[in-house]
Amino acid sequence: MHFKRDTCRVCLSKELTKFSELGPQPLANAFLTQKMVEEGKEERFPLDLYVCHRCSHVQLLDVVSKETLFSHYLYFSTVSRTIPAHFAAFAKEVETEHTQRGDMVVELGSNDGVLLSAFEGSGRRFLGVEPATNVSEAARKRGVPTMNRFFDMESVTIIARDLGKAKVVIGNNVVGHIDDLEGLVKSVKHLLTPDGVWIFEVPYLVDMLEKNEFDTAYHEHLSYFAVSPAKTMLERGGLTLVDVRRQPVHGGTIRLYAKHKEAGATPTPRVAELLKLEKDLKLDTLAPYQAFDARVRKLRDDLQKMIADLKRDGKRLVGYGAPAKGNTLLNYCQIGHDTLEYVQDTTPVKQGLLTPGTHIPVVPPEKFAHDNADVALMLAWNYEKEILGKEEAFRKRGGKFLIPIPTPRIV
Ligand code: DWN
Ligand code: ZN
Repeated sequence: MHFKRDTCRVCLSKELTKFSELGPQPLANAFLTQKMVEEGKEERFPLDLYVCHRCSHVQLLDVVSKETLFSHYLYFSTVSRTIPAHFAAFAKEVETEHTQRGDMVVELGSNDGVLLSAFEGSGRRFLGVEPATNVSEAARKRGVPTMNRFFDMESVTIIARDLGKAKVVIGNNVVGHIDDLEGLVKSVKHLLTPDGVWIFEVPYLVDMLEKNEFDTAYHEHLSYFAVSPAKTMLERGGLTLVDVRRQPVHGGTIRLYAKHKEAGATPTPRVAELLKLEKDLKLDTLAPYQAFDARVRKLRDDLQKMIADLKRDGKRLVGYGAPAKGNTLLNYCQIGHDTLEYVQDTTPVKQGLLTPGTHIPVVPPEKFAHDNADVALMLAWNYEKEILGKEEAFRKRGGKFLIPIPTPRIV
């Protein structure tokens, strides 16, 4: 169920340096019942960040099996307003810039089908590939044809044989979840038409480092991409990185575009611009990673101190949102049930369960709405705007948000 690699998953070099230890940590989406807690079966695994000396790829080497992590999944893309709007715009771009009627779009890690559902009525054929059975059922209910399996050479061979090749392959917040990047790139290349494009989004390492987003790290996220190692990964598999565009979601994301090397496309200037930025930030040295680790330790100390002060003043604290990232933060900063009475989350399948490691009850938003908590620790800080917008009533009656990232502050 867990093994440790000893090579970089992009360039296979054995020279890697550990720069941050955030664990041992439980699995960030392994919410549990009271009974499971009593049985004491919760496992912890190292959560250590490494950087490769040769290609500068930032990654975990501790790998938890994909079947454990993704066969049944608690994250649904539709639980916010921000993400569906972002994906609707993404689908519009694919429709107008990259496809024509009759073309096929395949998405790996298609979750509950939120992105693909936008192609309904567009004349494009579309198919999701999603390993989580519960999530793919939600997608099918929404009318999105979904293959319930992992995306690999076997599944793309079936798709290519039965439906033909894809003009666009999409993969959002999923490339970083895959251990076998070589196999992934090969599979995508096999599925793409000769003029096809693979478009995928990953959280951007530059944003993660600059904004102290250490909670992006959990066992599902094996890779933390900068453009430079992503380019190396693509080239090793016979693809060319042709464009990259920064996006605001999930604390800072990049959308990458890759085509067959044989298509001979010229990369846009944006690729060179971001490569230069990464060079200027010295991402090919250890310094920025060590500085990040020092800032993250300070963040933990500052947050713990702020919380202790609030508690001393008799304030009632709760958590707002129970994202996977929140569990990294709670466990790393040792914020438990003695600090937070509960965390509220809009995801029905998380409600009634306890947070991994810290065992704080997850409750529906109605509880928070009718409770006079003083301070809500915003664990889903990547939706700050959306949350501040909808929680005016809480703030009007004197409630405060404690936003932990990039540096803890009270709003
Ligand atoms: O890559 C991944 C990303 C895209 O999604 C995954 N491996 C898993 C997941 O990460 P996450 O759980 O950190 O994602 P979010 O989107 O930050 O999760 C937000 C959580 O907060 C959800 O559980 C819903 C909840 N929420 C809420 O309770 N009230 C969110 C909003 C906006 C709200 O108003
Ligand atoms: Zn490497």
